[in-house]
Parts: sequence; C-alpha cells; structure tokens
Amino acid sequence: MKKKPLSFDKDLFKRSVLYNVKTLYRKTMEEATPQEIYQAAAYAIKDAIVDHWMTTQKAAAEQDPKIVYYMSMEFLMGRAFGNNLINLQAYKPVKEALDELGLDVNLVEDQEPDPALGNGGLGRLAACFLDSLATLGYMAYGCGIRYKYGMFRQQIKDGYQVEVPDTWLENGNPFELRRSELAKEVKFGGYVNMFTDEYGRTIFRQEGYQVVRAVPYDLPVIGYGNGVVDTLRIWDAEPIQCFQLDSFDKGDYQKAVEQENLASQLCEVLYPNDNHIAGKELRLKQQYFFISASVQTAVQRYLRNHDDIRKLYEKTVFQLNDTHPTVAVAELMRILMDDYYLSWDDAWDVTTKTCCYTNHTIMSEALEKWPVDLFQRLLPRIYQIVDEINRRFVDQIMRTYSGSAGIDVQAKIRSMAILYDNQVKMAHLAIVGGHSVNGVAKLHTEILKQRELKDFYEMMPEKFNNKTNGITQRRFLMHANPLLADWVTEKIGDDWITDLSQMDKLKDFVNDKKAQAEFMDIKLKNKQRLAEYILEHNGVKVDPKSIFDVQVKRLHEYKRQLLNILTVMYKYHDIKSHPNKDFYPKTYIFGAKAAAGYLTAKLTIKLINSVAEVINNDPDIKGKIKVVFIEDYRVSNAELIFAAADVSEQISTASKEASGTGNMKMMLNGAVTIGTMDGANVEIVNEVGEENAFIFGLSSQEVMEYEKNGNYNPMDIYNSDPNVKKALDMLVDGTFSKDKELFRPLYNCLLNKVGGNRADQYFILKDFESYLEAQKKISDAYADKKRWAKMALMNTACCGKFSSDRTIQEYVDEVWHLDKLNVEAK
Ligand code: 26M
Repeated sequence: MKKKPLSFDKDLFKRSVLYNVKTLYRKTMEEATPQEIYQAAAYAIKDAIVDHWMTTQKAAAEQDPKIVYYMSMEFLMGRAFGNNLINLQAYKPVKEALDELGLDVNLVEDQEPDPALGNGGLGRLAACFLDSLATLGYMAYGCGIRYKYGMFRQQIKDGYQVEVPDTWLENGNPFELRRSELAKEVKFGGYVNMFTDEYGRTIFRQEGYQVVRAVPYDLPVIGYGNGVVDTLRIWDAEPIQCFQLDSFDKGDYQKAVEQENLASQLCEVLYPNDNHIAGKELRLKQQYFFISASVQTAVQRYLRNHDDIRKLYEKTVFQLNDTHPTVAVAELMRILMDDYYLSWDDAWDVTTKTCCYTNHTIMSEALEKWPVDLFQRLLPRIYQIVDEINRRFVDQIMRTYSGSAGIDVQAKIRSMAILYDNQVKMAHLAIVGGHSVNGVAKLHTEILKQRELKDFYEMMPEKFNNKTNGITQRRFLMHANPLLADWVTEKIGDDWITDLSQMDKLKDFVNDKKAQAEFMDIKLKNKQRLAEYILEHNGVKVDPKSIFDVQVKRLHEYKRQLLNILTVMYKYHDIKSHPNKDFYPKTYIFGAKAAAGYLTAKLTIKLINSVAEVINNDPDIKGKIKVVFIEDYRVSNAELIFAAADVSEQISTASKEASGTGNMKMMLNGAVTIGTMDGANVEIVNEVGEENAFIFGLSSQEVMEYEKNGNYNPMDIYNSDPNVKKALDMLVDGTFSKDKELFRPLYNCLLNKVGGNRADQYFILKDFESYLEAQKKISDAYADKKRWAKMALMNTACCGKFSSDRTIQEYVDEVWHLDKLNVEAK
C-alpha cells in the first residue's frame, strides 16, 4: 500500500518566513539580506520539524525501543536545509513558496554554511547512517562534539593549499537546540583515592581533578516521509561556575583559570587528520569528554524507566565509529562499578554486551595508541580499569594457549595485549571490550581476519562480521541530482527513495535508445551546471562534451592522486609530440584536502595546480585536455560534482582503501568506475559486471606479497619503461615549474627510500601501464555513444546494494537488534 506523503502547510510556511524576518531582524522581506532570509526560512522549517521530533520522543517513551548510540568524533553532515525539506517531503512546496516570495530556493540554500564536523569518509558515513536510521524508523542518537571550527576551509594560493578557519557557527545554527538542562560534568586528571565505605564496599574516588561542564546541542535528523526525527547530540564544553572569585586562595584561583582554559580549548577544533594519528593530548581529552557525557546520558536515560542496570544492553547499544570513541568501554565499566556498585564481572558482562566496534582502516599509521603516562595522568581512574581489563585478558590468552602445541604464548600476548610497550592500544581495547567487530567492505573484513587482526579472529571468531558501507540516495540522488531523480521516478516509480534495490528495474531501459538519450542528456545538463561552477570558481572554461574524469577525496598517498596526475602529464607529452593523433577531449577534475602537516600531500596539490596551469594555457593542446582543481572540496560542491561525473577514479593501492564511499555516490549518478580491486570497488564490479567498469592494477594479494617479500624495485620499471621514465622526468625537468627542484621530493619518493619508507611504497610505477591502458579503453568506450550510455545506465541500475539503508538494516539484524518505532506520520 502506498504511504500518504507527510502534510506540509505552504501558506503557513510563507507567513512564518515573513514573521521571522520581522521578529528576528525588524525588517521587511525587501530589507532583509540573503543570510537573514535563509535564517528566517530555516526557523520556519524548524517549526515543522519540532512537531515530528516531539511525536517521535513521545512514541519512544511509550514503546521503549532499544536505542543505538552511534559514537563518533565526526559527523560530516553537509547542509541541512535542502536535505530536511526533502525528508519532510516539502521541497517542492517550499520551492514554490519561495518562488512566490520572489526567492530562488537554490540561492537560499547557498546561504547555509556547510557543516563540516568531519574529515572525510568516516564522518560522512556517520551522517548517512543517521539518515538511514531515521528513515527506517529506528531510535538512534548520534553522539559527537560541537566543534567551534570544523574541517578547515581550503584556499588555493599560487597553487598551494592554505588552511582558513571554518567559522560555521558565525551566524548561529537555526536547527540546533541547546539543552543546558541535560548538562553533565566530565572530570580530568587528579588521582584516585581508594577507601572502604560504611557498607564495606571498596570505593574509588577521583580527587584533585579538573572538571568541565558538557552541554549538549541537539540537531534533528529527519527520516524520509515517516514522521520520525532522531537526534544528533553534539557536546560543547563550558567552565563550571562554582567559585566566588574573591574568596579564592591561591590554589583555587590557579585551578579555576586552568579549568576555564580547558573548557575553552576542548571543543575548539576538529583535528584535520584522516587515516593518520598524531597522538595529541587535547585529542584524548576530546575523546573522553564527549564519551563520558554520552555514556552518562545513555545510562541515565535507561534508568528513567528501568531499574535493573544489569540489563542495560537489552535497551542500549553503543557503536564505536573506529577506535576514537573506545574509552567508552572503560567509562561504562567505571559508571557501572563506581556509581552503581556492580561487581567487575557483572559490569563486564553489561559492557561487552553493549559495545561494538567498526574498523575503518588497515593503514598502520592510523592505528590509535596512547602513551601510558599521558593516558594515566589524564584519566587516572579509567587507566586503572584499562589496566585491569588488560590483566584479565592477558590471563585469558595464557589460559587459552599455554600447553597448545606449536603456539608461542608470548608472541600472542605481544600481538594482542591492550597495554604493551608502554602504550594503550585502542583497537585491542575495542575488540576485547565489545561483542562485535566489523570491517566496512568484504575485502577489508577478510584482510582484517586473515592478517591485521588474525590473532583476535582466531581467538574470538564469533565477534567478527562484515558490513559493507553504503550511502543515502536521499542526499546523493534526490538532492544532488534532481533531474536524474525525477527521470528515475518517471521510469520506475518512486519506491527507490526508500528501497534502492528498485533501481534494478532500470535494467529494462539500458538498451532503449530513447532512455539512453534522455539519460545522457541529463548527464550533459549536470556537466553544464558543473562547468558554470568551474568557470565561476577557477576561471577555466571546460567543455561539457568532454569526458568528465573525477577524482575527489582526501589527499593521501595511498589514494594515489599522484598516479592520476602522472598519467595526465604523460598524456600532455603524448599530445604535444603527436599533434594529429586522435584524442577524445577530457576534463580531469580533482578535489582534495591535505592534512595540514602532510607535506607530500600538499606538494601533490601544488603539482596538480601547476600541471593545470601549464596544460590549460598551452595552445598546442587545443583544449583536448583540461585540468581543474576544485578548491575547498566539501559535501555541498561534492553533490554538484558527483552528478556531473562520467568517470569515477577509485585507484587506491589494492588492500589500502577499506571501502570508499565516493565510488558508490558516483555509481549512483551514472559514472563508470576506473579502479583497482580494492575496498568496495570489488563489490561494485560484482554488481555492475566487469564489462561495465575498468579495472586495472595489482591485486591486494599481489601487493601484500610484495610488501612481505620486499622484492619490488621501481627503479627497474623506470629504467625499462620509457613512458614511466618520461612522466617521472617531467617532475624534475622544468616542464611544470621554473624551479626544477620543487617536485623533486615526489620524484624521490617514487624511486628511492625516503625516511623509513620503501621506494614507491604505493606501487604507482607498477600500476602505471595498466592504468594507461584502462584509460585508453575508456576513451574508446566513450567515443561509442550508445555503448557508453548503456554502461552509465547500468551503473545507476546496479547500485541498489549500496544504499546505507541496506547497511543499517544489516547492523540492525545482525548486531544491534533494534525495534522499529511506530510513529503515525502526519
Ligand atoms: C585520528 C587521530 C587524530 C585526528 C584524526 C584522526 C582520524 C580521523 C578520521 C583518523 C581517521 C579518520 O578517518 C578515517 C577514514 O575516513 N576512513 C575511511 O572510512 C570510510 C568509511 O568507512 C571508508 O570508506 C574509507 O575507505 C576509509 O579510508
């Protein structure tokens, strides 16, 4: 049975906008600035949201469903305005209402800062998951930090990345609710005092600590068309006001100042690292801060309507988004034992049944470890608990393996202990302290089981499972690509909005000439839209009829933007030396932020910009290739880019990309993948068929063999392959920079050992030729219009598996076991 759409009162909305402009700003519509109009409209939408939000809370209070707390240092939400309208099924009426007020909905949307409380894949996944949780009607809280400054804004100056603070809260956030009545205290430092109380219980009390007040801000997460509104709860830190300044003795005064400083620093800024750990003290403080506040809240919420804390796990589950929130394991133990007097064994039973951990990477530099002395100084009581968890676990290892033939028990302890070499190993704590460990794509989970976490898998195989990532079609098709969304609905109806497997039905159209033409015409329009953006932002004119070849993602050596740009350099040389050779015009589009201290990554950005500068201005090239680096790649411009992509570059060194999710977003929008057999690419190819993707390069097995044997020598390739030699030499022969030494570090990384790294540790030279070949095949395929249209359409038709709705349903069925909320949609 078809569900009735949510109702939305267009006239009320219009009146509400006018009223808000008046009461917020004392202005008429004519006088209000675009930002003020956006705010007024956003508050009008919030009114509509709040009703659904209250209904959801009421339903939850009555039905008492199990709740998932998705604990994450990052939520890369992107703009809320348009997305909220879509999920309220109010986009069209609001667009009309704004039209009638003489306003363009797109321009209003553009006034919203793009909330970037995340680095990349991991943070965006969290955002997609919240959208799916609400859409599927599950009770969920996202728990995170309200960073004052999110991911830095990137400016390109003279081809270099410059980081500028992201002041997203400058004008306030109309969608948030400050919940000071729910504030919690979080304690740092001091020491643990142990004594026996009047009932003979051993009490551990933290004393001499610093304390901050954690204040939550709630953001609504709206389910699609079902009246369910979940909550993203992000915490801000405030100083505790408890002393009278004049009554201070010296010590108190000092301490009060320190507490104030701590509170003001805690939530200042998101660390802009992705797949790399810096080990900064403030980062650990951030982690404990939001975890302590969130765990306290979850426990209190449970006890509001239950009295047996031993059954917390029946109504509560914590999903830890990578190891960053892993102190939750020890914090829950602390609360259960110190505040509710559970025995160790009872507390451990509850904790392991409540916590679950997702691993997002096998990159060794991303494995989170903390020096014991830092950890102990900052979190003395938590450290005691971790120490005891470790002691018991090491004991368990010994009991399991001593006496087993051929097993080196010491080696097992070395590889699995939580405390080792004076470090706290957060992944080990997360595995031991929970009941589920999952990777984010089949290949990734296999690599975890067979290599990185092999010893854990052998000891506790029942904990391990795979949850292949997904993305939300509401944002990445409906909002990003309304033309295609409407076309799909016209062909197969609109069930795909909440059931992406319906896209399958588009397979009926892949050979239909009319459908092919319509599909490619929509792609062309989206390419025109992006071309306008590029002209406005880069001052570069690109041809919408050329192949739009897109690599947008964080800049990291393992993602191999360098491989991509090296082949562009090679092509440039090729065209210059064979001016009459046929070459299908191509626009190479890059977008990427580099971690602020990651020099190789930053130099790669400079290289891309330098190559762009030379090629785009070389008349010999006659516009056959253009290179564009899109400044400040983020969710809002990503939506334009995905919709316009013909070719999706997913070229990580096999085994290194846990999953990837940009690959899915481009597939959904009808781009064809050129990629390695890595992460979720493997599953994408499996769905769409090898003939509808361009796969090249070493397999993960081969990469891992080379790594093990240390028998890869890129210099041999350089000396024997003239194409490779040409491309590399162009780094240092002055073609792209007057200063021939500028790109020498990149050249050196490819040919020599640098620091502790192997030469060309990401196998760029090894994969160079097969990558060139795959690109050649792409140009040939694109030249055949019908063939390409069919391939592109097949990609959209086969993307059903990659909805985050499917991923979330798997978490629910296999790990979380949540109950569906019953909310009457109005
Ligand atoms: C760690 C310490 C200090 C500061 C920042 C970090 C940190 C932040 C983000 C480390 C890693 C972070 O993210 C890793 C990440 O985004 N991984 C990606 O996760 C995606 C979702 O599962 C996958 O699709 C990608 O393959 C994976 O790289």
